[in-house]
Order: sequence, then structure tokens, then C-alpha cells
Amino acid sequence: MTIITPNYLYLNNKFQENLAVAFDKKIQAIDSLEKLQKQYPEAKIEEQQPNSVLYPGFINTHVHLEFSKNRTTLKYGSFMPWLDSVIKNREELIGACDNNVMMSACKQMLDSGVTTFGAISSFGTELEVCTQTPQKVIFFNELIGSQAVTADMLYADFLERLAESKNCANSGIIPAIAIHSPYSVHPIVLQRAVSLAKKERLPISSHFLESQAEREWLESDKGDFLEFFEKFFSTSRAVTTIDEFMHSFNQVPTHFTHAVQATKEELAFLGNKGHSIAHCPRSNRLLGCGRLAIETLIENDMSFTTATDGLSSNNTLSILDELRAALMLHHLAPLEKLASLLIKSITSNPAEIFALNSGKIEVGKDADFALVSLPDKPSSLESIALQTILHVHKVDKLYIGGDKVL
Ligand code: MCF
Ligand code: FE
Repeated sequence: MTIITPNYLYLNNKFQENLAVAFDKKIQAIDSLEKLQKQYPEAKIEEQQPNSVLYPGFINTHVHLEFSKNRTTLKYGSFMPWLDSVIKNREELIGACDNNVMMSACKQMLDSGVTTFGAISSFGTELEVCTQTPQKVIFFNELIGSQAVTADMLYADFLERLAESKNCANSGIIPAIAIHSPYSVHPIVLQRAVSLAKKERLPISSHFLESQAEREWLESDKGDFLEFFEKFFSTSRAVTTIDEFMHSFNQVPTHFTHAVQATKEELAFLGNKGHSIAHCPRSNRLLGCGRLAIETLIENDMSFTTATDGLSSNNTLSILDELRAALMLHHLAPLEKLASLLIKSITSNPAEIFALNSGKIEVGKDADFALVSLPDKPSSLESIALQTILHVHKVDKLYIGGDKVL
């Protein structure tokens, strides 16, 4: 048994003083240090830096590890030139992305307090690294393919990768499904994958309404995607509509990534169906996609997570860097309230969305913790989320399932 005694404890989305946590693999008790010492006289007491804050381990719901080799290769600024640059450089980038590169991407996340992440996997090449990293991984096998003629073959390949990830369930892998997007997945295989997610209760996620070009293509078969589909697939018609795509997920709560170009009505519809949103502010900025109307999610009480996306559309995988970006991007939102929602978006929200036994400091939850320290005493308990986002770059200590990994 270990007892950790932070200056501040993040409990029920608030901060409290004078509380300690006793844990082994799971959280056993939360009380004053004196009481916990009486209850567990043999327990090891962990020393802390001054002004320490204990959070549950952070959860980054959306990352593409296979693209971790990218630094300056891909073209940023607007979506279609980025996509063209992905297609042009994909083979080389993925070929150069060996296990060491992906492991250091995992380490970057560890340093920022991430104890669980969602890996969007196009080819399955990161599976081995995901079994080796100390983090828990929701392994989203990506389904892609818009043409009817190749759909069956691509679906079979997807099933094979899914089966391989299921084999790794005892190495911290949670098998899951990623639909690439409405424009790139044929409705017939989409429906098969959604039914599979429902039947086997697999987590499911999809990129959705990321760029203006995507919206225009799905609404009217026009815009930048027209040239793209004519060039690569000799087609001038989208395979689905926005409505048809959204309705495909009616029975299965789905984590939709981006949704920057979704209308208020579409967001409300998704919220009513029990879906949630992954918000990737830096990716959206770098790919010229715009700003997610986070205020609409807040008004509708719709659950969202904040995520980094991959190094294919970001400069770091630090979840704290991502929260700093979100804090600055949504400049009209009340500051401390936004900071508090952002902390929720990487702790209890993702845990609830994916039914993880973590994301909260609560008796019975897994002992996943990110211990950080502020540079000075915070002026109020209400300011701690904000001051954490502003000042913390690296966690002091990190625990996963009670094991100290940093
Ligand atoms: O989330 C970003 C932007 N939106 C879509 N896809 C990706 C992102 N980062 C990497 N990707 C991958 C995606 O998984 O790039 C490929 C897919 O495999 C694009 S489609 C050729
Ligand atoms: Fe993505």
C-alpha cells in the first residue's frame, strides 16, 4: 500500500486540501493522512514537491502514432493541400516510423501525464509499441475505403487487424473500431462495422465534418474534394450525406472527432443520441479547418474530450500543450470555467465515454495518477485548473495501475 499526500487533490471536478489517497493497484481510501496512517500503518508514504496537485491520469482519446515521424514534411494551412501531402509522403513517413520513433511519441504523452490513449491505427504497425508502452491503449482499428469494388477486401483487412488487437487484450490493449470519415467509407461496410461495434460492445470513433471541403462535398458533390475524387477514384459523387452518415450511428454511442463544421442542429442531434466529440484544437488550426463551437457543446451539455490528434497535424503530443491551445483559442469563454471543463475533458469525460475504470480519484478506480506541481501557491482553489494548464509542462510523478512509471 502507498499513501500519497498532495497539497491539492482533484476530486469531483473540484480541488480539496488536506486529503491523502491510499492505493495499491486500485484506490483504496481517501481521507486525512492521520486516518490513513492509522488504517494502513505499513503503507509507504510518498514525498511531494511544494504546491503539488494530484490528478487522475490524463486520457488522450485521439492520436495517430503511425505518423509520428512527421515534423516538417506535411503541408499545413488548409485541408486539401495537407491531404495531398499525406498521400504523397505517406509511404515514406510510415516506413521511417519505427518502434523507437513511436515509443518516444508515447513517452512525450507520459511526460504530460497521459496514462491512457486512443490510438487510431491505419495499418496496425503500432500494435507492438502499444503493448510495450506502460499506458493503457484503446486501439481503434481504422476502416477506410469508399469504392464498392474494393470495400470487401478492405473490410477483410480491417477484421484481420481487429482480431490481432483482440489477441493483445492482456497487454493493456482495448480493441476498438475507427471509421475514417463519411467521405472515405462506403455505407455498406460502414453499417457492418457499426453492427459489429454494437454486437461486441467495442468502442467506436469517427472523424466527422472536419473541413469546409468535406461539408461541401457531402452536401453538394462540389468543392475541393471533387477534384480529389475525380483524380484518385474517377468519381464525382459522394458515397453518403451528412444525415445518412449521422443516422448510421443511431444505436451506437460514437466518439466523433473534430465536428468543426457541424451546425448547431447537427451537434444537438448527436448529443441527443448519446454521442460525444473529440476536440483537437491545434490540428484544426494547422489544417485550416476552423474552430469548434465548444460553447454549443457546453450549452447542450454534450460530453467532449480534448485530444492531440497525431504528429501528422500537430507539433507535440503533450496533452497539456493541447489544453493551453484550447484555452487561448476559445477566447470568449469564461476563463476559469473553461479551464475546469478542459481538465474534465481529459479525465472523467473520456473515462465515462469509454467506460474506463479510471479518470476519477474515487475508491475502487484504477490507481492512475498524474502528480504535478505549481510554481507557487495558487491564489484560490478555483484557480488551480487554470494555473495547471498555464504552468505545468511535465508531470513530477506518474502512476499507472499503482505502478510508478515516472
Ligand atoms: O485527424 C487528422 C485529420 N483528418 C483525417 N485523418 C488523419 C488525421 N491525421 C492522420 N490521419 C490519417 C487517417 O487516419 O490520414 C489518413 C488516414 O489514414 C488520411 S486518408 C488518406
Ligand atoms: Fe485524426
